[in-house]
Amino acid sequence: MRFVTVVAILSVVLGICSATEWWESGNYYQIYPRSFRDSNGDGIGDLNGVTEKLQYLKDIGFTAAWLSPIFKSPMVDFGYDIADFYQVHPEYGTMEDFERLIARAKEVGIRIILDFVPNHSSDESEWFVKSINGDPKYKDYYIWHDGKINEETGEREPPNNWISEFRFSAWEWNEVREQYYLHQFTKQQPDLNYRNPAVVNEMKNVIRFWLAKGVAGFRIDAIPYLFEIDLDRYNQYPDEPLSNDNNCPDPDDHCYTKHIYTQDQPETFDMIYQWREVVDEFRKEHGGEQRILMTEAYTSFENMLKFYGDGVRNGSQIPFNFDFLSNINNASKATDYVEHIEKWMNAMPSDVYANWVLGNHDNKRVASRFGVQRTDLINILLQTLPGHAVTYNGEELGMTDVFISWEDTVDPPACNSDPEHYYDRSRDPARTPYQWDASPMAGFTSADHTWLPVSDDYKTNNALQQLRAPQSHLQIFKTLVRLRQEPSFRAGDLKIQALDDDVFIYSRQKEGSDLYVVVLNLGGTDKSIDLTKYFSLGATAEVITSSLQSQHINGDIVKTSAFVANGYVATVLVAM
Ligand SMILES: *[C@@H]1O[C@H](CO)[C@@H](O)[C@H](O)[C@H]1NC(C)=O
Ligand SMILES: *[C@@H]1O[C@H](CO)[C@@H](O)[C@H](O)[C@H]1NC(C)=O
Ligand SMILES: CC(=O)N[C@H]1CO[C@H](CO)[C@@H](O)[C@@H]1O
Repeated sequence: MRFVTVVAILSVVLGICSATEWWESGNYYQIYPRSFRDSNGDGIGDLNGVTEKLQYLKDIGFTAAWLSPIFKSPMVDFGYDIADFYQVHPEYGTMEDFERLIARAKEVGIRIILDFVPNHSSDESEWFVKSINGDPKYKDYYIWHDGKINEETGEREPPNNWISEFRFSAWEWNEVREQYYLHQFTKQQPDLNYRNPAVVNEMKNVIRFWLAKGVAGFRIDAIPYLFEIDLDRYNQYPDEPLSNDNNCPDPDDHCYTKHIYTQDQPETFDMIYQWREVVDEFRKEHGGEQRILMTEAYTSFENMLKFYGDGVRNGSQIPFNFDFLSNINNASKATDYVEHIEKWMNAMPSDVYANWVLGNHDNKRVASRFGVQRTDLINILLQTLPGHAVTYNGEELGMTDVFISWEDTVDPPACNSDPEHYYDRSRDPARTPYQWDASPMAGFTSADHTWLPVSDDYKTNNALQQLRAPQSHLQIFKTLVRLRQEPSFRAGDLKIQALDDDVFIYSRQKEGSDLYVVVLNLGGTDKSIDLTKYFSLGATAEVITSSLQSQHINGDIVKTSAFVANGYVATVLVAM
């Protein structure tokens, strides 16, 4: 096949041009360890399970994996409530298991990136326990407040109207310390106080500790929440204004107020730049490859760009772009896609990379959000746009949401809701065990139970079956991952346009390299398109890959003046 040849040539070029850092051509995978692979038969995924499957990731073509939190945790928020930032969670294994994972990953050639959850700890953290008890070192590790006395009732109440991301007041009374503490997520996740230099130092030490274990970087969680308004300047924590949003009538919901004092405070960016300095320093001292920061922030576009750096200081190499999660949905039109992609491409500084995130453990699955019929289309889009692609485990198989009943629901925001409303809030449906093969429990575990139910479609939808099938979501995905290594995808221009509500097309080409054209039809009706009107193509082009239900198979030669774009299908063509 044509592009295989080009890949071979490219590796030669890369050998000479050693200035490129590994992460620049990285292809990123998110592992949700609890659901990836259970090696010890307790129904819960673990580190040895991940180690066992690293070769599988390598075979698909991934170069780096970020692991959702693996640290010691009471698991109220499934690891996002960390009790000890320096220890592995016992259900997931031991430090020795982690070290073996890193060693194996090095052998295989997969970089391991850890989730860094700096905003809060678990309420079971020793730091918090000491803070409650007024230990001088830890007293101000968290945000404590006396609250205020209600003038009418004479009762003590929280200092203000701040609401937790997971519903209800963000303040919780502590009987021992007789003060309220702030928690922007569950009440078992007290917010750390970043205005205390000791906390800033402690968290830098956490970063250094895991760098020394050999991780390639961090994906940093929930950044907008790091800082709250500066109490020294305001001498009280003001109420946040109401959002007056008709879609959010419930005063207990996070969206009921606008988070002008609890999110996106200016100090946040400086903190990211400081963390970047820590990883850069580490490299200076210990050598090795560049370590990276990926940042998670659902925030404004302007803020996103600041995470890259401010022109003087560097920030995150990959500030996650959640446009496809937040602003594109099943009803979006071709023009919406094109607008979002262009907005990002046009605003980015010239020396940074774009990135695209289509799914994660906090959102419903791609195939369920966009429809199963669009699974390949979305993967083709993700893998052929400029910059980095981040794939949540299972999206490469087209795994779908699994219905979880109210009784089986374990996710805190859903549990804090009620049987009528929990499903929209629940993140469980996208967190079910990975479907490895058709054996019982999808090959995820030898146990007869799992922490979340296994999807009942696993016999027909699993990795092994897709690897064996000549045509499958996974085969298409593998073709795409290899294709991305080509110069035109790695460094080529993007020319994109919408043709109508359903169809958008783009080309990727680096000067002197092949011209690729991607045609995506979001709608259900076939369309015939004269591609020669838009791109300098000859009379025919070759199909590199196309969605499963496409009339074209890999290697087909098609007529460019009357290309048939099937409904829900995306096709990658190369000029001949
Ligand atoms: C920021 O990154 C660029 C590109 O890697 C590098 O040339 C520059 O020296 C860095 N700046 C600082 C302040 O580290
Ligand atoms: C997405 O929209 C299509 C119509 O364009 C509809 O058939 C399908 O059911 C929708 N899927 C989801 C997951 O909403
Ligand atoms: C995408 C992501 O990692 N979201 C996390 C943000 O932080 C909260 C609290 O730590 C988690 O519950 C989410 O899963």
